[in-house]
Amino acid sequence: MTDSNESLAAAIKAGDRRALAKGITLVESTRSDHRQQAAELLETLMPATGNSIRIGISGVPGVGKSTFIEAFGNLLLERGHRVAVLAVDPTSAVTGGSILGDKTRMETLAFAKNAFVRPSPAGKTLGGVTRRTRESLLLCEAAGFDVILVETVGVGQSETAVADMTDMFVLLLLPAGGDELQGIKRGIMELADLVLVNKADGEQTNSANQTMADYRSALHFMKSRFASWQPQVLACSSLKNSGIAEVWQEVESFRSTTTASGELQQHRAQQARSWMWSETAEALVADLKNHPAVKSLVPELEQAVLRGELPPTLAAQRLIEHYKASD
Ligand SMILES: Nc1nc2c(ncn2[C@@H]2O[C@H](COP(=O)(O)OP(=O)(O)O)[C@@H](O)[C@H]2O)c(=O)[nH]1
Ligand SMILES: [Mg+2]
Repeated sequence: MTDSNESLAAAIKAGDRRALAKGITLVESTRSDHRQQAAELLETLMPATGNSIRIGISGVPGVGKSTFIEAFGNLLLERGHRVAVLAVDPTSAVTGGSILGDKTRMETLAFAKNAFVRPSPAGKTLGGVTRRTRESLLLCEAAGFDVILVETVGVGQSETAVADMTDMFVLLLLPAGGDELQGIKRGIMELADLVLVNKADGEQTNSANQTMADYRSALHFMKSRFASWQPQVLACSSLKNSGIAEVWQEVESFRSTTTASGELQQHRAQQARSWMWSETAEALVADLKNHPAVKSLVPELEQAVLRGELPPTLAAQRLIEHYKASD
C-alpha cells in the first residue's frame, strides 16, 4: 500500500470527514488505478467496520423520507450519535439530479459536525450504484459513524438493493389509502421491519391513525424477514417532530432482539456472501464484454437474437465458449 493510502486510512479511522469524502470519491471512481487504491483502502479498514446500525429508509417520492432523515438524524445527534446519510438513486445518472441534492430538507444535518451526508453516486447500472454505496457504507463505519441511514428514491429495484445492504428496512407510508393506492408492492411491504405512517399531523392525524391500524392487521398475514422480529407499525410527523424518539426506541429494540437471536449477524454474513457473488458475476461479464475475441462477435450474435433467429441461450453459450477459448 502506498504512503498516501496509508495516511488516508489513518485519517478516516480518526473520523476526519474530509478524508472520508476523499475515500468515497476513490470508491466511486471508475478509473482502474483508483479501483485498485480503493480496494486496498477497504481491505485495510475492514477490521474497523461493522460497528453501526444500518438502516434503509424507503417510500414513494414525496412521502417525507428526506424530512424524516433530518428530524431523526438531529435527534440522534442530540443523543451523542454520529450519523451518516447515504443514498441509492439509480436515476441520478439520467436526470442529473440526486435525491440528496435536496439538501435543503436536511439543512441542519448537512452541516452538523457529527453528521456526514453524501448524495447517491452516479452510475449506469443499479449494480454499480449499489456497489459504491455498500463500499461507502463501510468507509463511514470505519470513520466511526454509528448510525447509517440509506435513503432510496422509492422507485424500481432500488428498494431491494437497499434492503440487501442494511440491517433494518424502514418503509414510510402516507396517511390513508391502501397499498395499491400508495403504489407499494407486496414484495416491498414484506421487506419492512418497521412501517412508519408519516405526516401524522393536522388534518391528517386521524387518517394516519386509521392507516396505522390497517397496516397492523395487514402485517399479521405477512411473513416477517426475521423469526425473532415481528414488524412494527408506528405513526409520526417528521415536520412537527413527533413520534420520532419512538422510532429510535424501535430501532434499538430491533437491534437487541435480532442480535440476541443471532439473526442480525447471520443476515450480515449472508449479505456479504451474496455481495461477493454479485461482484464476481459483474466483473466476469465486464471482462467478457471487453475481450477482443468476444467483442467482435457481439454485434452479429445480438442481431441474430433480436431477429429471433438464434435462441438467447445458444448465443450466450457461444459468447462464453469464445471467451474461454481465447485465454
Ligand atoms: N404535513 C407534513 N408534511 C411533511 C411531513 N414530512 C414531509 N412533509 C412534506 O412532504 C414533502 C415531501 O417531503 P420529502 O422529505 O422531500 O419527501 P421524499 O421525496 O420522500 O424525500 C415536503 O413538502 C415536506 O415538507 C410531515 O410529517 N408532515
Ligand atoms: Mg428525498
